[in-house]
Amino acid sequence: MKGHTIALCGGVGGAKLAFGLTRALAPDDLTIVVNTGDDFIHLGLHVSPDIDTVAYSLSDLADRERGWGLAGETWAFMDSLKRLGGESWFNLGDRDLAMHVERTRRLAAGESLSQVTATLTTALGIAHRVVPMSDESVRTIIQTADGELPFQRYFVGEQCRPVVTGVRFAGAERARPSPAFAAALARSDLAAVIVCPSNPYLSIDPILAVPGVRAGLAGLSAPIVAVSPIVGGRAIKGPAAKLMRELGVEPGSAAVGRHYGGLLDGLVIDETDRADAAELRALALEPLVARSVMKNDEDRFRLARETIAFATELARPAAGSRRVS
Ligand code: FO1
Repeated sequence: MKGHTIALCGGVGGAKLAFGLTRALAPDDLTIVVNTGDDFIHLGLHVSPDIDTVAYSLSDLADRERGWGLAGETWAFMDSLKRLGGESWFNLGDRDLAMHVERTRRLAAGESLSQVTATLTTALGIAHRVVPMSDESVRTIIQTADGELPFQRYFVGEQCRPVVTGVRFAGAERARPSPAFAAALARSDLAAVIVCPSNPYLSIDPILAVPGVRAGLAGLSAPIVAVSPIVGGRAIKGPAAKLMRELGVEPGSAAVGRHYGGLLDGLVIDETDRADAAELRALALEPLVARSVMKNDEDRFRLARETIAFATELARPAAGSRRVS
């Protein structure tokens, strides 16, 4: 693909496609914008789970089984913390701890999250740009019948058990897109935006909640394509399908398309969901049927290549003629 591509990305599922995209696109041709709504301060440390999942995936240091954290991790710190009666509901591995300590030190010294992320991803040998959606604090808050829960309390502490009645993004109204995100959106050579197969409600909506992002995307002439994280009515990983049902939405690729509203030009759906293609066309959304479950590197490369080719194909009609903003 000629020109620049922006990938919008959450944690585990999104990071797999991001990995594929970095193998298909040169470093100068891709900006990976990562959700920071999951960030929180834990044990005095600034934890940015989705940035770290992307960084560890791109540097091939990730634990592929668990999906988050580092391969070959040890847990002596957590064991000692538990013995002392400390907070042990959220696990920080011995090796991973260095990331949080160094991020926290740099932020306290006055660096922005963008600067810290650039330094730490470069240190991990990542040549591509991995940027936070915003340098300001945006925190995903899960609303339940029993009250509100900060995201990690819901996701890790409560293992996604509470029934969700809504999601809000605290601080979003005061946030701005990070400098590299804003710059990528403004590029005259922007060729495509790819929404990775991340949870639309928990990982992509926080990015879209940053003022100016939704309007910025809606005004682009470059095609916007998403890869559905729902296959056969189930989330490949995580609580997306459960959450959709709780919010009164039947989980499926068509529902993902509807959720993004008029923002998308195309949606990549799995072969299992081939029957959804007609419904997507009725929503003025071009479907691409692909093998979208990424079990190994070859799956990641193939899906990345097919998604890029799909966006290139969609770029051909007259600029800006498709999108309803
Ligand atoms: N997920 C868990 O299910 N349990 C954990 O204890 C946990 C710790 C953790 C530490 C650092 C990190 O970067 C991620 C971590 N995650 C953990 C994953 C994280 O909660 C989620 O993957 C994302 O926030 C959702 O995308």
